[in-house]
Amino acid sequence: MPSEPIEIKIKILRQEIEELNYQYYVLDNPSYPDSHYDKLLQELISIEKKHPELITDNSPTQRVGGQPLSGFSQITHLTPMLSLDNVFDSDSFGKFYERVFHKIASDQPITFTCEPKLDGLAISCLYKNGNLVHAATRGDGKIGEDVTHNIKTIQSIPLKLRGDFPELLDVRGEVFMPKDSFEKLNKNAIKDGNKTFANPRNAAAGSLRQLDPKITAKRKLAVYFYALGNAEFKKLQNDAEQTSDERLADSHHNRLKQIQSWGLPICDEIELRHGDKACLEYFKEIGAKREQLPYEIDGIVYKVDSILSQDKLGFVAKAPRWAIAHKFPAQEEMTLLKGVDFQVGRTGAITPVARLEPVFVGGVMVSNATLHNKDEIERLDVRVGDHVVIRRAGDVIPQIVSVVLDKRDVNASSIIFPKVCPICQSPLEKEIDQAIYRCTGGLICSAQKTQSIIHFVSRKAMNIDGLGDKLVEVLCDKQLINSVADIYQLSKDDLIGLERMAEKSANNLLQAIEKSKQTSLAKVIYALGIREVGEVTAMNLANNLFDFKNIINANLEELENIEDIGPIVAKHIVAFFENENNRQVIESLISHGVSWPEIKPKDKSELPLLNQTWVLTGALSQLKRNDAKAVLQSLGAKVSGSVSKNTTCVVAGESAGSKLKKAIELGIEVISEEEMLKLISSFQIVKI
Ligand code: JCF
Repeated sequence: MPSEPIEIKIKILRQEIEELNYQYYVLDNPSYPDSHYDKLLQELISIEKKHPELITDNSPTQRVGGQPLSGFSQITHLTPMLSLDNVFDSDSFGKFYERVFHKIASDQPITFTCEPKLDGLAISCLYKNGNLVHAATRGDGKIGEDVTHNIKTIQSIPLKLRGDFPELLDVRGEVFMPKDSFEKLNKNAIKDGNKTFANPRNAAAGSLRQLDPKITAKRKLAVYFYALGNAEFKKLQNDAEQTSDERLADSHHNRLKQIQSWGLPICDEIELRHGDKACLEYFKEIGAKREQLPYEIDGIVYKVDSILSQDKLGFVAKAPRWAIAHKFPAQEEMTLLKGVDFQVGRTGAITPVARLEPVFVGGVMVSNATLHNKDEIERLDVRVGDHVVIRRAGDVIPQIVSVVLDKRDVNASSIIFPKVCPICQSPLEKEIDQAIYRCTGGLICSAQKTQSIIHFVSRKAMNIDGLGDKLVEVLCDKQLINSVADIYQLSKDDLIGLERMAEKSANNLLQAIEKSKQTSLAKVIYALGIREVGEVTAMNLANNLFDFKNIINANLEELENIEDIGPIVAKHIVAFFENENNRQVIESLISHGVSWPEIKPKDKSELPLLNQTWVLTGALSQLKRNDAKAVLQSLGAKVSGSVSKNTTCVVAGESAGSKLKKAIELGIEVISEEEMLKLISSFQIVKI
């Protein structure tokens, strides 16, 4: 088959890109993931590079952003609002660096201001004599939409500047919706049966373009500024020699500090880095703490720091030659939904699991995604055979965010939620106001039984090395174990002969089982898998009630008096221990030798970290941040979000940044996560 003429290929690509542009910029409601758009645009750019004679003025490669929306008045920017060129890997960044290095003809590594690339929308704010005059979106780069009324609802935007501000200031930044506001907004939308936003950026764009500022005000937007458009100072009488430009700093980083001194918010992750390697390290560091940041980012922006060098480098088309955006691997990709299985968890929860055509997303190959529950399937109106947008962020289980309806096949078939447990056929139940259906089979259900044993032996519970999920399944299938207590009755004969289980591995496993008997009360409580009782709740139960007798006999009121336990968790705990079977399991565990150090009641005034203020920063690898916080609090510490001279100790996880720097500057004690865990377990009352 002859390949289609290049002119046709270009035409189709441009049409597709224009359609996506329209969905993205005008409707704030894209149906495809950004990665799809990026692929099409990169393809068009590379074809146009080979065939420059085919570039037209109205090719999507030749413009920035979308058309201004009608419904808003228009504002012509004093200087055009630029966009950024992208790179998608470190080699391409390396080439960018080389170009800059040669053009500047430096013999030193180049210094860059590095900043997270916020995933929001660009705005320009104009201040005259320190007063906010108007704010505009980027629009097509030359003319934007007047969103002054809506911008004024953002609490952190100053209506008046402070300090030594210029007479005229056009300052550029990114408006975004913090992750927690976004989650709240979508939760409410689901509750009210309204449409949800695909991501925080669309939510921010949709909110900023409300014709009614009252709606914008409810949507909790935020802003960080990242560049000057124009700045003109009043002529000073006593210093007539100094021009307006001379009163601006001569480096980008210091200009940002000036912007901040005028009362405008700046992202606190921004740092100077010298040379290409250091820039790539910054990329890695921010990548590692991306999930912990309270806002969505999609890459790093590097800017040549020296303004003199920036001027030397100049611009191409609509982007500066002195800056580049280095994008993280896409977290959203499109793929095919091949089928749906229904899994039964240890508490009987039925979870629909999407089987996908494998796709590379967020840096790994993904072939399954959770569909959460029945409501979610209905909300998404997803069918087998659909093209779906998959999102994988950090270590979170991949999710289906939306269906690409443009690509729906006529044969796509509805997903039928089961009426009974797919494993044991027991009836399903659902609590009012809850979305989860549960199998009522309890320990008759082999899936629940197996899953609860898998939980029991897991690392944070009894931590039995060498007893993986597969082996637990085999032991359950062969009826070698029927409850968690049976693990402690396994003999070498039981094990030898199982697949891949020779004498040596059998011995190792028996040793690991033996070793697991010496544990802590908190771990045993956690291992039992009581609904809603995680590590921290288990620890609180142990530290407040001291032994199993008290825990088993505690009533709702006593339980609710314990920190972090509410009425629902208390009910689950009482229900668990009312069950004769569960009480027997505990007795049996103890009779097999499972034991823990006695916990002595302690006086509140003896809390080891009382009156101390701790700060957690960077990525923690063992405890979730909230759990670490709860443990420190249970030891008497206050946990704060920022470092000051009153901070007692900073726990620095991987890729800790500005807070760590500040702690070192202030001479505050800094310890690693490992050291924190050691310290915690050295305190008698808390064993983790
Ligand atoms: O955070 C951003 N999305 C961002 C966008 C940051 C920047 O420093 C930018 C930008 C777009 C254009 N700088 C330019 C020049």
